[in-house]
Amino acid sequence: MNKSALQLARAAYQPKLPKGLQGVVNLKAGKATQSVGDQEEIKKLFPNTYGLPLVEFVPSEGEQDDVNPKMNVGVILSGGQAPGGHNVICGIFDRVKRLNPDNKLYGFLLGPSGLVDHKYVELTADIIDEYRNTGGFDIIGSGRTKLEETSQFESGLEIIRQLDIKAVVIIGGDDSNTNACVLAEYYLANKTGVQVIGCPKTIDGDLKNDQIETSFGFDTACKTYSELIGNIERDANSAKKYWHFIKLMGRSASHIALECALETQPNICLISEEIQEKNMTLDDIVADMAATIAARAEKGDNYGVALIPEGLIEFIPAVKKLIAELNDLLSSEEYMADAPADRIEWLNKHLSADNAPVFSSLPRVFAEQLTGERDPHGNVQVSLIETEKLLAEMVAKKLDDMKAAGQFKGKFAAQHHFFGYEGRCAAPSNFDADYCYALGTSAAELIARGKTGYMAIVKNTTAPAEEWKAGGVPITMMMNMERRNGKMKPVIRKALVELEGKPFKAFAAKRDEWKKNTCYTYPGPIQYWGPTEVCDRTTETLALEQSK
Ligand code: FBP
Repeated sequence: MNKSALQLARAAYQPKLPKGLQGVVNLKAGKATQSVGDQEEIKKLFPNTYGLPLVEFVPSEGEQDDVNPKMNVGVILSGGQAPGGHNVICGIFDRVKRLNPDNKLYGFLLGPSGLVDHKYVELTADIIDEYRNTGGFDIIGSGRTKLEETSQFESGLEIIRQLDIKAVVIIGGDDSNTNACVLAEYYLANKTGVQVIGCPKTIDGDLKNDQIETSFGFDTACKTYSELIGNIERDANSAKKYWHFIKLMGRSASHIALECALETQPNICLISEEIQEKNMTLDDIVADMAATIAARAEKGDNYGVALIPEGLIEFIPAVKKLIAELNDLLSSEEYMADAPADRIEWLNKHLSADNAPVFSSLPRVFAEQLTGERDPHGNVQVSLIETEKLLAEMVAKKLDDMKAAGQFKGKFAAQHHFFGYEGRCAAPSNFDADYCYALGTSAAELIARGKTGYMAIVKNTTAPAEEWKAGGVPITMMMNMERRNGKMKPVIRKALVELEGKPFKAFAAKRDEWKKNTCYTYPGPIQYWGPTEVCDRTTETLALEQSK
């Protein structure tokens, strides 16, 4: 395989481990825990994995814990790619081999379906060495199959038995970790002796709470996008003739957009959670953006940069209501029977009086996207909706009206971008490389101590890596009941941007200044070697959230 100079040099990077995982490893257990909500229901659903204590690996001079060092482990990558996944697997591999060189690590292929369909590969030292400190999930591939049926658990058990696997590590987001907990409970209830450990992954940054400081991949993805945004800001500031509308990935929460705004100081950054809170309409958003553009034009600045979170559309209350009715209409018998040649025209005639004006105000292209193919759960596929183009088009129209009324004297020309897949497989930053390696190591040590239904965690992550605190949190501790697809289900609570939180407040305190003036900052590319303040810095979000 041909390798770039960076790949070759980066392969030699030795991720830093917290002290508690370095030499003799001892586990300290805390008090019993309870779920963040709906304690009675969660306890009933998880009688065997509920109430377990938080655990932490502590540095020790004394005797090593009495552990069972013989263990084959299976690993699964679940959901969207996030930088650092390979290092989690390298961390597991190195630690299971340190515990006993005969231990084996198996990777299930293409996500949870690999376990169900018995597709796997043994991860040997040669394979692992090819993937150290690299981005991507290509070592074994990923997939979005949900592990939730008993038949899937039983099918998985067959291959687990065949390969003499002691534990499965599921590397995934909130839903995958919820499923990891369901699987752990099932295997425990059925006395299979098989353990399940989760690991917090997602670039979206929405898997975080009192126990999880950040999900892995958020750091690298945001730094990659911020580099690109900084480059565009410099271009905008050089040519002074374009407004750049940049949509940023993040299915639901606006953490990525907010972090990138803190890194690059754009003129506009929309935060979906705020738009929902203020009950804003699409027209309100467009009017606000047009006002900012007109105010800059007054000073002769006919250029700027606007960041738009991917999930925005579903947070605009009126559009959310419209989407719900569209979902119903598009799956109705009447629609099926009519099979209209022009679905937009048909929908315009059938929508309720409340939603019809919102729908007809949308440009045709966008109406087409909003009524396009649903995902397997019947949801709109937000990453396929070109919100950045919709907004630019609506803003242009608004500015035309303002020009006619003498309220806008400048020029407006827009460029559009969508940054998403560009950041999900970047070579992990030092932070993600270290964090993920520690998560993998922690997962292996939890397995060696017979733990199940836990997620590997690493805390104190704004301190130097040596001072990080690794351990495990019972997954049930992070759960509550939520309505999903019409039914109440136990799920890990998703973290949206908190409008009272420090990152949003830091942004809100500065954004008026960034609107009026050109205050761009240029983070540049991720640095892997050099001064620690450049190479090892965390995200602004994490630094602000953890600041005292
Ligand atoms: P996860 O929640 O699985 O980590 O995936 C996040 C994400 O990257 C979102 O930001 C994005 O909306 C979605 O995946 C895209 O999904 P796909 O990779 O299937 O196109």
